[in-house]
Amino acid sequence: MRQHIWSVAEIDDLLSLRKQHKSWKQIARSLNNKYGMDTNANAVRMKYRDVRDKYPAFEEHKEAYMLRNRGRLRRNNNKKTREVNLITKHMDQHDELITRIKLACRRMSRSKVEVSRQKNLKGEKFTLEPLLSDLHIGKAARDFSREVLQRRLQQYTDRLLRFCELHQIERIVPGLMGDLIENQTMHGIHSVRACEFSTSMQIQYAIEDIWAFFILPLAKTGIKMDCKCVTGNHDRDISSREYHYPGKHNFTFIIYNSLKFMAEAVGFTHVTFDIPDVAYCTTEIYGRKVLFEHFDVLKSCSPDVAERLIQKRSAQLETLIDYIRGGHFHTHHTMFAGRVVFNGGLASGEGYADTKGYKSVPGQSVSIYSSKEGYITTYFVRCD
Ligand SMILES: [Mn+2]
Repeated sequence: MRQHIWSVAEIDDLLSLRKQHKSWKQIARSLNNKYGMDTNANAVRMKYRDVRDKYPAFEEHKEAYMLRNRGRLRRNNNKKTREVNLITKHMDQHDELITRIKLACRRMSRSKVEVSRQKNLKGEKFTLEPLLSDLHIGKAARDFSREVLQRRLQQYTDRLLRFCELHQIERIVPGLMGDLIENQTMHGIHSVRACEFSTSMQIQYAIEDIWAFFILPLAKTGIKMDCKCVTGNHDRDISSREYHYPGKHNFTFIIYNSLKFMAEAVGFTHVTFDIPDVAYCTTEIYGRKVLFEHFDVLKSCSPDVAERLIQKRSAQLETLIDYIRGGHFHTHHTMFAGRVVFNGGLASGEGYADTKGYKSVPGQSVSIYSSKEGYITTYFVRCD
């Protein structure tokens, strides 16, 4: 049977008859008589259901429809207002940022730091490339706190200092690769819940702890140190990922530049900082090109994805990249005999990683290169 296409008049009649509390049967009969339709009780009932909310002629329903929408809108607005209030409260603390940085700088010693005299190295020499990323300072978790992070940083650096004692290390290239802070505002209310303290405090503690437990003890060895400083996805100050010069616009810019300023202030002429505007930077180790970036551009930590990044960056920079180092996945991996190193993380595996089913063992990755043989190996330093 051909489906009847209802006219506006027929729908008007259907709605007004129903408003007069006529039965479906009566409505069908009335429409059949008036318009010569061939409809029945069931068909008019179905049509009524279909049109009652959308059809403007039926004022009562129109009003109900609008009221319902208004209610939904109000609920959404209330939720948004609560969220904005919470975020604003914590954003206020950002004003303290400058004060806190000044505080961090003032706390360090004004006098020159004593630096060991560099050993007289002979024969085969080595370069140490310790990675430092995914600290997530401020992350709220049962098994993580600032104290835990300081302990882990200390363990890592102690191990690095042992390497320096045992081997003829002539250069240290720390790859600082972002996600230094957890960030209390990047994902709205979710981030507020996931943090123990505000972003401005996280930045202050990042400066203090990376300085005291990593940069300072390593620099005191007197070994030449070239810090490669790139940013991560948690270090941003906006809700979505920063694509426009993230190195310059993210909070890491403040952290890295403060560390650089502190190193200069205590007279470390053998320590340099490379803080690029972009998301990556490179260095050369015994004639080989090494690239550092956070790796949040990667969809996974699989070999083909990593290899594609090497090729893309090589084409982009018009140079052959030999090795890439990054973090983000909080899991230590090396691929293709050291060509790719995924750094571990120092934060807790609770929260995001736990929900997604990732296994995360706290620790960091360090590679060693020889002046004779180039890249030798990468160690995972487990930190409890
Ligand atoms: Mn990350």
